[in-house]
Amino acid sequence: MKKQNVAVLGATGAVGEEILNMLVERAFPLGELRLLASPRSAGQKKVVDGKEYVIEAVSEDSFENIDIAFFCAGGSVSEKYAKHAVKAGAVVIDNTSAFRLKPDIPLVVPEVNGEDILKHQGIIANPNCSTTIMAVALAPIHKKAQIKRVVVSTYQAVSGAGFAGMQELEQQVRDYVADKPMEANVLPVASGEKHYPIAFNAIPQIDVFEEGDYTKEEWKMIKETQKIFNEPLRITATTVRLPIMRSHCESINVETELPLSPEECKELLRQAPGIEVLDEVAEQQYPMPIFTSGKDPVYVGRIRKDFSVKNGINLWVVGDQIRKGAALNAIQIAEFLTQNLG
Ligand code: NAP
Ligand code: 3JM
Repeated sequence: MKKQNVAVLGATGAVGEEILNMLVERAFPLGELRLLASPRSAGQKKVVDGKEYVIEAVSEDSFENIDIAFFCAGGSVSEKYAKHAVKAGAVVIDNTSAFRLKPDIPLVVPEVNGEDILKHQGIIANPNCSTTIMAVALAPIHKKAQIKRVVVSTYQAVSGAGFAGMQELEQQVRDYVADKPMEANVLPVASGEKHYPIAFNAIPQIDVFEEGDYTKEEWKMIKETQKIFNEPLRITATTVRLPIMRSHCESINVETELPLSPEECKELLRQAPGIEVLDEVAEQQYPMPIFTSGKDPVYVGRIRKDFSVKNGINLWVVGDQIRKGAALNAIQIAEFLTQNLG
């Protein structure tokens, strides 16, 4: 397979680091590798697959001779540099929300709408982490029983807010145990006016507030899922941050047009790509973040009938949002590109 010259913009971040790990782990056909970040970390060194690389500050000229550029440095950075990468001939796989809802830009979860990758004109968007994890679990159910309505509540890890989110939780736990006051500077939104401790807490705000008093994260889950499924599915969402280091959890209530028993649903999900069913209530087996972190599949458990409606199913879905929710999904898109475009 032809080797690909790759750039990772945001290479010092939680998502960027995982992309670098997974390119090696999955034996991606790497040619040249360029690590990009802000001027803050320019000059730092990083070892990837035994080879030392120097982090460069991103500029308009960073993408010469690059085939695939993974962008994971925030929306405003993508807005500024994606056009320069495309102009230089690279395909941008963008992990931010900058382009996801633009009509001409494919928004892809390979297990659901992989064929949309080929429609790209230089940029392919990777969905929000909570959206991706939900989409993988919903796709087989929709195919079999036609989804009528979805009610989702999330229980999201602090690493969704990057390394700063993880550091903040760890420091607050240390301070609490040492009987010191807990300081909050990052969550719920780093640029926001108010910050609350996440240790021993639950914060019902992820990203900024938008229309109808929903948060942007909630709108991402609704609108991005509709775009991925190419249907105006009825979805409502509540997104909540919890003191979990890594792996997002989602309680998903699905109402379907056609009947689907829990047994049929379990079998369907067992056969589906990217999913592992972990649902043995007699043995108290169900997915939990401490066991799913660092793993690739989307785990589904607690599959049971919703007795309050004619055709309803409840699911508990857990996935490592830095892997399938970001790095893995992006690399699957890159693998599809290399296999289909040579
Ligand atoms: P992070 O740990 O805070 O890392 C941010 C990265 O962006 C760092 O490499 C940082 O470089 C770089 N960066 C920041 N400002 C920059 C600038 N002006 N120019 C160039 N590079 C800049 O965040 P993360 O969790 O990896 O997330 C990165 C992005 O991925 C998010 O903003 C989001 O859009 C997307 N995403 C995140 C998740 C998740 O679960 N965390 C999931 C899906 C998508 P320095 O070291 O130089 O500051
Ligand atoms: C996950 O632009 C930014 O400040 C990044 C905010 C952010 C996003 C986003 O909107 O791209 C942080 C964490 C996401 C995401 O995947 O939607």
